[in-house]
Amino acid sequence: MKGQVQIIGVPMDLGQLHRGVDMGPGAIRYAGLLGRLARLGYQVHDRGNLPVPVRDSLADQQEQNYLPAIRQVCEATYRSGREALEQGAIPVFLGGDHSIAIGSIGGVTHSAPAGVIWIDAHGDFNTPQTSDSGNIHGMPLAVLLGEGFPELVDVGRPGAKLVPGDVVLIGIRDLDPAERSRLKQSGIGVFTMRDIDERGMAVVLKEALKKLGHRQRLHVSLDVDALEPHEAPGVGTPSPGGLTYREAQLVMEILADTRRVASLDIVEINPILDDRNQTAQIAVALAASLFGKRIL
Ligand code: Z70
Ligand code: MN
Ligand code: MN
Ligand code: MN
Repeated sequence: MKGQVQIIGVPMDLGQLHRGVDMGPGAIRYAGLLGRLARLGYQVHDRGNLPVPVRDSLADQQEQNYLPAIRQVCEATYRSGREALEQGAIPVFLGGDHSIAIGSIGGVTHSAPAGVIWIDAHGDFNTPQTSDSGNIHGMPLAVLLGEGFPELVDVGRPGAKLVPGDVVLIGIRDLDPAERSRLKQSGIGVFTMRDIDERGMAVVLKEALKKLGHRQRLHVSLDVDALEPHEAPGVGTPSPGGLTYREAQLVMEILADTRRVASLDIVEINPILDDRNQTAQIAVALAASLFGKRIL
């Protein structure tokens, strides 16, 4: 037995405008995540989905971009992540949009810090001042570093949950202008698609891991829009020029070899926009590699 995994569904769609991301947890389960992890030797517990209010019932929060509801769901996500770690399990959070990472990463750093590998086309580093869209899923990394809505910064425990040196971004290719300057000045390790194209994923990932060498535990936050949208079309914000399936698999295999991965988010899968659930199937194949599936 390789240890315990807890599946935590967070069907959040309030951090952005596309309908359908709330079906991500179901799509990932349907693609066979539990069986794949069980066959790798894990004891897998599905804790079901956390309650998320239906958007249409929150008309009064629309102007605030659903901030109160997002805060509540992130509080619950935080508690689930904290409990999973206290029970000695590896939590796997199934989004939902990326705003859930405010809760998941907060929760898994409750008792001790962790390094974060944030795989995304986007920086998710907007503040309410720099955001053009107002969508909270474009802000979670800033929130985790202590910037933006105080109601979100203080989820679970007061203040920042990460310091810039705890985070590396991989696959970045789409930043808003003010978000871009913030990110450049932040001290976060940013590995763009250009870095990956020029130097290759293996080299880039090893450098990223070196930056997180001071942290024993690693959290992987996988926004599936990091992948090339021709291969993974089931996302709300497709951005051309993404990671190939092979590059993404290599990331997972190298991360598995570290034996330090202690928690995972899989976010932004939108089954309504997908083609026969292929994006969820890719995510499950990537999770299997991250959890130790080897070719040979
Ligand atoms: C843009 C914003 C975004 C997805 C993050 C995009 C944000 N920077 N979109 N992940 N899918 O609205 O802030
Ligand atoms: Mn994201
Ligand atoms: Mn994204
Ligand atoms: Mn967006």
